[in-house]
Parts: sequence; C-alpha cells; structure tokens
Amino acid sequence: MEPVTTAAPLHASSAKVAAALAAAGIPGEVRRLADSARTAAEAAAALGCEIGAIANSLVFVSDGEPVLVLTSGRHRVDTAALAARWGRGPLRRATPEQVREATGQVIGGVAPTGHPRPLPTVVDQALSDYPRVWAAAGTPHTVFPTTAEELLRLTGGTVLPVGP
Ligand code: 5CA
Repeated sequence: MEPVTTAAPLHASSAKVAAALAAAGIPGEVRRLADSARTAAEAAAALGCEIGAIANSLVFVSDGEPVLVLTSGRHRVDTAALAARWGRGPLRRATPEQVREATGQVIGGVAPTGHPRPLPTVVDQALSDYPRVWAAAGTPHTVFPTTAEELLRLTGGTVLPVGP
C-alpha cells in the first residue's frame, strides 16, 4: 500500500527535509501519511512494509555532542557495543529538548537530514537487507522512501552494526 499524498503544503520541517533530499540528488519524495506514525511499528503498518525496513532516526549524546543512529526498526541499539565499534564515549539517549535543539524536529518525526547542523551519523548495517527503506521526514505524518546507500550519502555517515 502506498501512503496517501495530499496537495497541501509541507510543514516547514518537512520542507527542509525535501530540500536536503533534492540537494543530495536523492529521488525519493516526501509523502504524507493519513495517520501519524510515531514509531517504527506504526510506520510499517501504515506503509505495509516490514518493520525492519523502517529507519528510525535516533539521537544520542556522546562525548558532549549529539549524534544520530539510523536504526532498523527490527532491533534496538546496543549502545555499549556501538560506542566501542564507533570509537566514541558512552551513548546516552537525548532528552526531548536535546532532540529538538539538535534536529529542529520533534520526537516521532525526526528525519535523517534537514537539521540545523549535520550530526555525526551511523547507518545501521541491517538497513542494507532491504531494497527500500522508509524514514521519517520531519513530522510524525511524513516519510520518504530511500536506501541504506542513499542514507550514507545523505549523512556522510559510517555503516556499522548497531544491534546486539
Ligand atoms: N516516525 C517514526 C519512524 S518513520 C519514528 O520517528 N520512529 S523513531 O523510533 O525514530 O521515533 C521514536 C523514538 O523517539 C523512540 O525510539 C525513542 O528513541 C525516541 N523517544 C521517544 N520518547 C522519547 C523521550 N521521551 N526522550 C527521548 N527520546 C524519545
């Protein structure tokens, strides 16, 4: 099932995401969902895709700065293992205020891009298992189709396993 798209203008946060995608030459367009998709499970149900194909954009704080972990919805981040693989200090989940400050977006709609400043980013290796992945586009009502390779290009990130 394809998500509903309406002609209404995008929210400013989603417009920033759409502009960043266009600037990076990424063809997937921002789509609006009929229902909100604040979690990977809701997004997968709305899109009719596997939960693993949802890329959650999770913000952590590490070594005093916000970082982004684009994580397949099929598992949780093993923060200790990821910090070791990434060569960083401990990863602590950002507070809602830290998420807003780092991304300009609200929890439930955080996107891989469209932020005030680029964040150091890891792209979950598990996302490579899916020919098409979906990520939030700045609000809980918007998503865009992409691939692990595009997410890497978009963020200038690093591919690592993030699960247990
Ligand atoms: N729209 C879907 C994917 S298309 C989405 O945004 N999923 S998500 O997983 O990236 O967003 C929900 C995430 O927000 C949770 O996994 C969690 O990491 C984070 N979150 C939820 N509540 C809080 C909170 N109180 N503080 C910090 N982070 C939170």
